[in-house]
This record gives sequence, C-alpha cells and structure tokens, in this order.
Amino acid sequence: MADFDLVIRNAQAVTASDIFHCDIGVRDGRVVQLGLGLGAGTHEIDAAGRAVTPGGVDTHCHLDQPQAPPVVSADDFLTGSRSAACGGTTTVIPFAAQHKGQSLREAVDDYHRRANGKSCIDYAFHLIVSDPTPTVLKEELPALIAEGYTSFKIYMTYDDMKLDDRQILEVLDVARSHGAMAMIHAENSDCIAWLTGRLQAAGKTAPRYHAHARPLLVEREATHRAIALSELVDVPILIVHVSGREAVEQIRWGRAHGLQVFAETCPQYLFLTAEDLGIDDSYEGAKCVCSPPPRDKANQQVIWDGLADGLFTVISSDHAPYNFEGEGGKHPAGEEVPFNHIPNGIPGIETRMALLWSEGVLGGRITPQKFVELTATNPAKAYGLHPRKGTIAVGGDADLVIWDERELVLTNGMLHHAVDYTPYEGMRLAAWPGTTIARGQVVWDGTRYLGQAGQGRFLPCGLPTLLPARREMAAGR
Ligand code: DUC
Ligand code: ZN
Ligand code: ZN
Repeated sequence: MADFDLVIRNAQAVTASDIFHCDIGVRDGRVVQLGLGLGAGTHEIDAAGRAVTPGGVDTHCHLDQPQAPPVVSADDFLTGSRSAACGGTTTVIPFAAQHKGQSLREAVDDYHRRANGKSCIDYAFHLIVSDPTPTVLKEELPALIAEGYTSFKIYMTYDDMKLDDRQILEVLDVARSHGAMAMIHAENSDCIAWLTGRLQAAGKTAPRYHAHARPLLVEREATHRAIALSELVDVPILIVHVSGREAVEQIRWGRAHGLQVFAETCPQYLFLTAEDLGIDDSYEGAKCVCSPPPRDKANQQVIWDGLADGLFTVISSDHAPYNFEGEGGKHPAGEEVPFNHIPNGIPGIETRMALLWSEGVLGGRITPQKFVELTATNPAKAYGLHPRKGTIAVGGDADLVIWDERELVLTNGMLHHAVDYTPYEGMRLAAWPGTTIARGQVVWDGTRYLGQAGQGRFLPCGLPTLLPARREMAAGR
C-alpha cells in the first residue's frame, strides 16, 4: 500500500520565509510530510525542480453577488471558482452583501444558497454591512463573527452601500469588541458626486471621465478619514484596492504614528493606467472602469514599491465580473451609457497569480517569498485561515501550485471565467500555473480544468492573526 495519496517530487517549495528543495507527501487532502526521498504515493507528480507555491488565497472577489437590475454578475461560484483554480487560486473569499433594509443573516443565508454545491475550491465569506441597524450591530454582527464570518467591508461611497462617519464608528466598534477585521472602500462620495455632476453638465460622459470623477485626492481624503476613525475607535483596519501614491502616503503616515493600518492592492493598479479607460471618447474604455480607477505609470511604480517594502499586506484580484457585450454588462444592448452608469469592476480572478509571478518575481521586482506572503500567507492570516491555508506546512491543506515558466500571450479565450473579455488581452507573460492542487486533488493540469462543482467546502474563518507589533508598524513601513 502506498504511503501517500499523492507525492510531489523534486519541488522547489516556496513559503513566505523560505525556499527549499523537497518532496511533498499528501494524505487525506493535507500535507503530512516534507522531506527528501519520501515513500510511494498512489499518485505522483514530478515537479522537476520547478517552483511550488501555496495555492493562492484571493480575499477580494465578487461571485454571484446580487446586483441592481439590469446589471448581472457574469460569474457564479461554478465559473468563478473554476477560473480561480485554473489561475492557481485555491481559496476565495467573496462577499455576502447586505442591501439596505435587509437583515445581515438573510444576506448570508442567501449567499450560501448561491454557493452551495458549486465551488471547486474552498471558500469563506466576508460580509458587506450597508445597513448597520441596532439589531445588526448588537445581535447579528456579533453572532455572525462568532460563527466564522470574521471580516466585513464598509463602503464610504455608492449611495446604496455607503455609511456615514458615525455609522462607520459604530461598525468599527463592533470589530474592536469582537476582534473582527474591517475592510474599507475609501473614496469620498460627495466629492465624486460633485465632480460627476460637473462633468455631465459639460457633456463629458465617455468612460475616460470615470477617472476624472475619482482623482487621487478623493481616495486620499477618505483613506485619511478612515485611518482617523479607526484611531478613534482603536481598532485595526484594512484599506482595500489602494490605487496610488496619495493613499499610500496616508497609510505610511498612519503606520508611522503606530496605527494598525493594513493595505490591499490589485493587479489593475500595476498593469493598467487611466489611458486604458480611453485617450479619446471611445467606449472600449468601459472594459477598464473600476474604482478607484487605474492611475499612471508613476503610480504603478509606487504600488510596486509598496509591494516590495511591506506597505501592502495582500494583493487580491477584486474580480468583479461584468460582461462587456454580454448580458447585464457594461455595454447593455449595445448602448453607450454615461461613465457613472457603467458597472464598476473588472475580471481578474484567473490572472492575478500569473501576472504577479511573471512580472513581479520573474521581472525581478519582488522575491518569490514576497509573492507567497502577498498572495497566500498574509491573506490567510488577515482573515483567520492560517496555517490551514496560505502556506506549505505539515498539517496544512494540500493547496499547491506548480509553476511553468513559459512564454505566452494572454487572451480571453484561454480563461475559464464567464466574462466576455479580459483587460489584459494580448499581454505577454513568462509564466502560468502548470498544475493547481486543491486539498490534494489536481484541479488544473496546465491545459485542462479537472475540478468538480461542489468539491470546495465552506470555511468558517477564525479571527485575524495578522497583527504586527505596534513597534514594527511605527517603523513607517
Ligand atoms: N469596489 C469593489 O471592491 N469592487 C468593485 C467595485 C468597487 O467599487
Ligand atoms: Zn470597493
Ligand atoms: Zn471589490
């Protein structure tokens, strides 16, 4: 009888701290031995000295999130998890979103119905709190945190989602009392509304004006305010989808003052610029409308620097799957809508890992260990899934990626999401996941999706374990 269900031989294993040569023995979906010359496995894969990293943990993506008609999410848990797996991600945390007037519990129950039996990889839920009633604050949120929904997103913009400062303080206070992680979308709503009104009055409605309505200072002001509110409550926060220099400066300022401010960025702020929204009034730019908007080359460099020097805690996809031409998308029935009616968000759940390995690691901008820290280990720690997820260690889930370093041209045709475009069409990459293994099962072999709907399990989250000592934060990193 074989000693293991699966042995990966001759791996160059990468964790957030080390790179080491080993075989990886897997039994019952977990890593049970790391060493050289391991015994036989029922299945064996020769990694042939290639890099093996933990499967990606994508802690910011939107799958089958209910939308206001006519907008629809192109990806559900089936297509979204399939796409994630083929791109080297083995755990996702999308959002159970409360709409105003709805109970939070109802939003969670509805989201479980949407996920149930569909995902091929493990998943957890963040909450979105858009209506913090006394019942939500005193009963529902504490109960849900205790059940494993230990993080929630707060919006400072969007009329149907945003909280005012007083409400943000109330929600942060719950996070503090119960040890949960608050994620904040930091853009100043009134500034956006005022700028949008002026642009519209001037007839400036093409997609490129989306970036004019959301300049860096709109993000800077809200980031500073979010940090100040968290300081008042004395609770850590995580600023999501940070796009450029001005928000980065606020986060560095907060840390230099000893505050626990974590930060997330996304590939769109490394690989797209505002020019991708259009240099003229072409509607193609709608494909890259997301919030905050992509900035410019100099800001891309600021984001790369922040990834390398520890400013950023995680890099997530913020996969927001809206079709361009297809149903419920950005170009509804071929109609060109004003920028402020274009659904905000771009697809990227399958491309996150390869973009960062190819351009970050192979491009010499970050180390392989930093890649693992940003794409897997810190995301798992931030949301209470570590060490089961996010590393290669005995006892952890056997969620692994074996990397193929090969030249390829990215096209939407190679992707497995249900979105009809990728913003990275035609981009040249130097790597792609050659094999993705989720809890010991091969779900992607480099050419074929081999996962099964329902193979992924719901993961209740523990409390975040990513709380560096205040002294380290104060070093200004
Ligand atoms: N914020 C997100 O996190 N995702 C899509 C759109 C947005 O504004
Ligand atoms: Zn957001
Ligand atoms: Zn998002």
